[in-house]
This record gives sequence, structure tokens and C-alpha cells, in this order.
Amino acid sequence: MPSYIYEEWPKYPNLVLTHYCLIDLLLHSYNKHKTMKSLSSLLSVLFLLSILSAADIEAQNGSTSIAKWKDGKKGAYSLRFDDSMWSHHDHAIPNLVKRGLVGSFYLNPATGRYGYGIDSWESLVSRTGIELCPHSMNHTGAADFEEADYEAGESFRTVWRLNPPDKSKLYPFAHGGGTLWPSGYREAVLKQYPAADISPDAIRYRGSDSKKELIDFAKQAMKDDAWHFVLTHGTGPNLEWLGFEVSNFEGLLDYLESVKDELWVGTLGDIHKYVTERKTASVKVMDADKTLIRLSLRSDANAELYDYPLTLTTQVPTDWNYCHVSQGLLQGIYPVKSGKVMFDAIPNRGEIVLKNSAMDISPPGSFTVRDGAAEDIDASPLTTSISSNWDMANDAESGISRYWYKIGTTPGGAEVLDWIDNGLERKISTSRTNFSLVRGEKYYVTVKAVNGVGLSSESTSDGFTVNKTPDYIVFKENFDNGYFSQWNEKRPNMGSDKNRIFISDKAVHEGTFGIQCHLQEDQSGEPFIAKHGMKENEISFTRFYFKLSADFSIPANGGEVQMLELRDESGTFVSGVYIGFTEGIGLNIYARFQDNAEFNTTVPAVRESYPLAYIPVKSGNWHRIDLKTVAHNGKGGIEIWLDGVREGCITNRFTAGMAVRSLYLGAPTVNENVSGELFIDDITVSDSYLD
Ligand SMILES: [Ca+2]
Ligand SMILES: [Ca+2]
Ligand SMILES: [Ca+2]
Repeated sequence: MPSYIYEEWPKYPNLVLTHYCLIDLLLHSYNKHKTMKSLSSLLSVLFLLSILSAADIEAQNGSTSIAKWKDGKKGAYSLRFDDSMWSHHDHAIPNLVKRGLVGSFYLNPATGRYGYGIDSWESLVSRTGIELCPHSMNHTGAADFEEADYEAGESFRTVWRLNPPDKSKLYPFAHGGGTLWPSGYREAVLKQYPAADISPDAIRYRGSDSKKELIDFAKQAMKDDAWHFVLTHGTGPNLEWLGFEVSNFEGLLDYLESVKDELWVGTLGDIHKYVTERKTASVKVMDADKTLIRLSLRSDANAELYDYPLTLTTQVPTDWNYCHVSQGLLQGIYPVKSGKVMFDAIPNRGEIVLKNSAMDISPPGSFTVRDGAAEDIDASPLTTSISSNWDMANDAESGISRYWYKIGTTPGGAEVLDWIDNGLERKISTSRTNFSLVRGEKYYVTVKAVNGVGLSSESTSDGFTVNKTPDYIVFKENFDNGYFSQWNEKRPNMGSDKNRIFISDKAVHEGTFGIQCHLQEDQSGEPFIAKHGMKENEISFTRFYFKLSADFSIPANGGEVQMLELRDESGTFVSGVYIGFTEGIGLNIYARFQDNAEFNTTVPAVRESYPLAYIPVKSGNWHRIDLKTVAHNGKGGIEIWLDGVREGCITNRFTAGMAVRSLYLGAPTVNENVSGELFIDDITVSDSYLD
């Protein structure tokens, strides 16, 4: 059931018209003959007709039609975006949300591109109706069935986890253009994952990057009463791969916004479900009298996978103002117009009951939210997941249609996660990959219960604190004793005119001393200090402060300074933080990460192809870096924050055995033509983000 009331009432043929037509005909006949005899026969016919009419209306009560498209619209239109491009997060999604439109985004969750847009994929889209579709983890194909199972299957599991828990597992899937897969993988592997085949019904745009052509294609969907869709990759400023120019794309969106009450702009998955269900759908009137109508809605579509509501219109007694519609747990109250009610119902989900009703004007009653998986908890050792559960909310008039939740560091706040659609489930155990909880911090879960007409009530848990453990700070250094005594290795002062590292009272973020890297143009040799044998954690947070001198200089083409490097037990590079210089951007920072397959990723982006993804940084000021490095098989990766703002991440990488054990600080790698002073102070390594 929808949680809103239709604002616009579509036009219907007036079914009562037949009777008026008949009277018209009789009057016409009377006017023609104008005899008493014919008048008396007319009156008797009218009398008979009045009886017939009552009986006829009685008989039609409950008669139901199924709309070809949702809400009785003319035609359907979908927007498909492939490869989780950077511009989807920056441009496409904000432009859809602004206009109240939706799209289908085909994700590659193990790529840096997905990491760049992770806030959109793992939080924002849950509030917008935007659909996430599996598109393989890496968009690199698969060499064998095992890899195919991971690439396809894990992208399905990612999408399932991010969508409401009561939504079916059926999604449109594409394995990625230009990629190679083992023959027979569809039969061997894909049969485990329900992939919706949109090809029989959806007509794809084959025109050019032209605003007029794009709009004409949408108009044509309405003219032909058909389902059209557009497939793009990038869009927006600095047009990415296979995309539409800004003015063309936004022109299309402006047009779609202007016709969205006539044209169904829906996701590929929703429209596929609707079309498939509707093809074989039939309604049976089980019962219809003055007070109650019972309907049965059936379809040959698999009930477990096809769970999207069809739009039905039912004739109800004319004295009904509102109609209460219930099907299983779902209820809604819809306005009645001229004896007809339009509502949503899902095929094969049990009897639909319609009855006369008043509008529900009261929100659901209060309910209790608990922290944890069962009884309320007040403390948790976990830093990457939050559980909660709550009592059923009640609404006597229109029932409960959905629950939403958010997580904050204040009661009712959304500092960690804003509203997430939880369907009718009354529990969460959420471990979205961007969770980084702070030890010692208190968190609150707020739940919103929405009734069948869209009114809601909220309730917040009394909170829980993430435990501080005795050694959650693995290593801390402020250099204020004036020595490198905590460090195992120093690659050293190379002479007064060379690259060198030393403790200095000019390098003070806090306290008395910090470290200063004096970098001299045309000098090689990397000045750094190293700490070995740190406690091994699957998740390691490294925080430090740095400042660049006003005269700090890096050559534009490929010059860089590494400030931090993390290595595993065997001395293999895991992650690092860098400063670069780019024409038009200036000094900027980024991180790199390497997985078991020696796949090296730059975060937040492949910098050459998408300039918006740079993280500019000013010299002359202290800045704070937080780097989260995850060595967890199949879920490994990094996240980087600058001055408390998360700037990017990569996740879902294979990292077995790559837990951080060694730390290199200073300028462990430096380009020969770099010069200036790099100051670093106050480094902390922890098992969780620090407050
Ligand atoms: Ca109510
Ligand atoms: Ca609690
Ligand atoms: Ca210090």
C-alpha cells in the first residue's frame, strides 16, 4: 500500500453513462412521437429502468480494472546508469532527487568509483526510491565459475543488503559490457541469483547525445503507451565515459519532471515487476455488498519474486467517501471519486478487503525501541555494526505500512546514518561498510512508524555506549619528550643541506615539539621514522596532523610525497597517504591501497579522469588525516578523512593476512624535485575512529 494519498485523480470513463444514454434514447423517441401512449410507455420503461439500474449498480459494485501502468499513467520511462560512476554521486543523483525522479543504478561495489559515492549508495538512495542493481563487483568479468559466483553473487548480496529487507531478491542484472565470462556461467551460476530480464518489454534509447531526441523518446513512450528507457554511464561536468552532456541530461530531467503525473518514471526493477505481473493478472470479485467488497488478485508471476503492487480501480457504493483497503498486514485509506476507488494491491498476496471508512487523521501510537538484538543494552564492544529492535507500533484505523530508522550521537539525531527504509521488519543489524563507531561515544537509534495514510510517529532508544577497551589505543606519539624513543627505525638526517627528518619546536600542532621533514630540491633519500610490531587488528585507524610550509613545492607531473605508509607482517605495502600537485587544482592529498591481488587503488579516485574527485589542501595550516585500513577477507579497503570529512573509500577487496603491523611516517617516498617543509605531529593508531 502506498503511504500517501493521491493528489491528482486521473480521468475515468463514467460507467454510469450507459443509463443516461438509454434515457436519452427514450426521450428522443418520446420527442419524436409525442403521444400519451408513448409517454406512458416511456414512464413505465423509466420505472423498469430505475429498478434495473439499482440492480445493475449492485451487480457492478466491486467490478475492478487493472491499470496498464501504475496510477493509470500513459506509458513508462526508466533511467539506467551503469558502473557507479563518480558523476552519479556528484551530479546524476542530486539532480534526480531535486526533481523527485528515480533511476536504476548498476553498481560495481569493489571499485574505487563505488567508494567515492558510498554515501549515496549506502545511505541517501534509501530515502529516494532510487534502485540499486547488481553489475558484478569489479566490472572485470570472471575467469572461472568460482570467480563468476563471487562477481555476480556478491554484487547481488550487496544490493540485497542495501535495499529494504522485505523487498524481493529479484533485480535487473548486467555483467558489464566488454567483459569476458566463462561460457555457461548464466546457467551454472546466475540461476542462484534472480535476475530480471527486462529485454522483452523495455525499449532502449538508441539516439544521440541530444536534448531534443532524448525528450522525443520520452514523449513517444506516452504516444505508444510503451516502456522506454535510457542507458547512460557518466553525466555532468567533466563528462565521464559514455555519458550525456549536462544541458542534454538536465533538459531531459526537466521534461520528465514536467510530465511525471502523466508518464510513469519508474525504476527498471519496479516496472519489470509491474509489467510481468499485469500480463497474467486477473481480479475476481468474491463478495460485494453495500458495506464490504472482497477481491482476489492473481497472477502467474512467481509470488516470492514479484512483489510490486498493481494499480486497481474498483467500483464501490456511491455513498462511500473514503475506502479502507486491506491485504494481509498492509492497509491504506483512499479517496472515493464518483463511486470509484484507485488503490494498490499485490498479486497472490491474499484477499483484498474494501470497506467504507473515514480518513485516518491520527498517527500510530507510541512504541518502544531497544538497543541491541534482543533486550535493551547500554554498552557494546562493536565498532562497525549497530543492532536494534522495537515493539510493533499500532494504528487502529490504517495499520502500519513501514518502519524507518536512523542512528545518531544525539537522541533523535542522524549523525551516523539518516533515515533508512526497513520495510515492515522490526529489527536491524546494520553493518554498512562506512560504519566507524567511536569508543566511548553514545549512540541512539530512532525509529519512525508510518501508517497506511502516511502519518508517522517516532521513538528513540535510550542509547548505548561503545566500550573503551584497555588497549584500543595501539600507539600514540606527540614527540614532546624531544626524542624518537618510541620508534624502531630512523632513516635519517642526511646532512644539513639534504633531505632530513628531526624533532623541531617549529613543528608543533600541540605541545612543545613535532617532527619536521626538510625536503631539498634535487636531493634523493627518504627521511622517515618507522614503528614495527604494532598489535594486529583487522581494522586499524591512523590519525595524524600535518602542515606544509608556504613555500612547499611539488612538480606538476607525477611529483608526490608520501607522508604515511602502513605495512603488514611480511612488510608488504597495505596503504599510504600522499600529497600531489595538479594543474588547476594545486596541492592535494589522496590515499593508496593494495590488496592480495596487488590491485593498487587511489582513493578517492583515478585522478586524471575526474577532476571533481580531488581533495585540495592548503599549505600554511594544520590539517588532520584519518585513515581507516581494513584487512578483512573480501571486505578489505580504506577510508580517508580530511579534517573530519570523509573524502573517499574503497571496500570489498580481498586482504587476507594484510593487517597493519608497521607504520612509516615522514616522507618514506619523495620525488626528487619536491622542496619545502613538511611538519607532522600527534599521531595515534587505534582500533576505532577517535572522537
Ligand atoms: Ca491512525
Ligand atoms: Ca539502551
Ligand atoms: Ca607535539
